[in-house]
Amino acid sequence: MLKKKIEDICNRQVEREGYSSNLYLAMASWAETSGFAGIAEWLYAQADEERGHMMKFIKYINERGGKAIIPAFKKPETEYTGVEDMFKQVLKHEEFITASINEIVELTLAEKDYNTNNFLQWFVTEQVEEESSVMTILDKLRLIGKHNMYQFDRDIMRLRTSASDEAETT
Ligand code: OFO
Repeated sequence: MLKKKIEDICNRQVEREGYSSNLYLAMASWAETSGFAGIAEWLYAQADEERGHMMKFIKYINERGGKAIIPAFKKPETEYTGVEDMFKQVLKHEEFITASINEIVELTLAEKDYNTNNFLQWFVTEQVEEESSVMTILDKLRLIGKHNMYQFDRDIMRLRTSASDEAETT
């Protein structure tokens, strides 16, 4: 049975993962309507992954005798000033999610909830991969500059890490 404190903080994460999914959907929609089909595909796939993360928390909370709460989500921005700026926002958001997961890990240790701690280890690994994959994208964007976006848009799906894809199937 989950302690109330742990249930509450896991429900907070349900909202954060769901918001991540919507944020990437909003970005994907902006990219698609701005002519960046490849970037949109990357973001749609990312949005699906984030929904999967939310589902993992929902299932875990309910499985452990808690009750997952499905929240309302705030509306993400619909306009972005450019691709590099948008990916900087993705990185900032992922860093926020990493800090959020780490906060739950700390609470599980303080509360001696080793089952939830074990459940969270998948997310700890996932966040390392996600931050690293967005940093790679930002490095590439800096290298190519603004003038070769066609090539970048065509190649971005290759930058999705196979580790991240594998992690999703587990
Ligand atoms: Fe990209 O964050 Fe979920 O966990």
